[in-house]
Amino acid sequence: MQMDANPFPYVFDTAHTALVLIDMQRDFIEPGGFGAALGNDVRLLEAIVPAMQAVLAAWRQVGGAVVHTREAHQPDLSDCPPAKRNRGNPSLRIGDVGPMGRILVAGEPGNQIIDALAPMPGERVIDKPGKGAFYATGLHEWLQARRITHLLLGGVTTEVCVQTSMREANDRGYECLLLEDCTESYFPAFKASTLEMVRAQGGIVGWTAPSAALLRALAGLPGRNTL
Ligand code: C5J
Repeated sequence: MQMDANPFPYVFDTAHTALVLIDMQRDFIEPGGFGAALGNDVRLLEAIVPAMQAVLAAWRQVGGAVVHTREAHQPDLSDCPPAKRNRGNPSLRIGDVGPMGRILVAGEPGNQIIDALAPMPGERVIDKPGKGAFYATGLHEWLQARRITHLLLGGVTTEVCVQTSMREANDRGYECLLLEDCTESYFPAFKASTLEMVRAQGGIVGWTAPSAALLRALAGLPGRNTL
């Protein structure tokens, strides 16, 4: 099928495409987490949740693969290099105890995906120690095993974990599309620049499109795929 996208229409089929939702966890979206510890206004990020819910519901209906990621470290922080931990807010670092438990640590309340986008049984949840979803996660192998070649991306933050993951995917040969209203940054100018840079130069990193274009394309599809 084909959907309207920038810089030109995006062609995909739902059996070989995964929806990848990056780091929609409380640490970034709610007050008291990592995003807030870094001094950001986290309320900016909530705005994308309704569009993401609509995409997730439509994608589930056609039986497409879903991947949720969380930026998460092991409780002993063995997967968090000092180069990462020692930057940011020195009084509330990764692993320190904040209002939603230990910051960016697996299993803590703040590390959970927000209820509005909670994973369903059968969906892949990936804990990633880096900004990119492919670093030290096995995601590439998981996608390859399912013959996934195309990725629809959303999540936060646009210029950090989303863009890093999209670039990693692009280098591994995936055809990637970033859903414009399903991604957000604490810095609106960074989001705008990221959208521009991924689709520039003939789609050097991939495509971007509003979620309405995807919903229009999916609306014509009957039934469910078998993955
Ligand atoms: C950041 C992310 N911004 N998920 N993580 O540190 O984008």
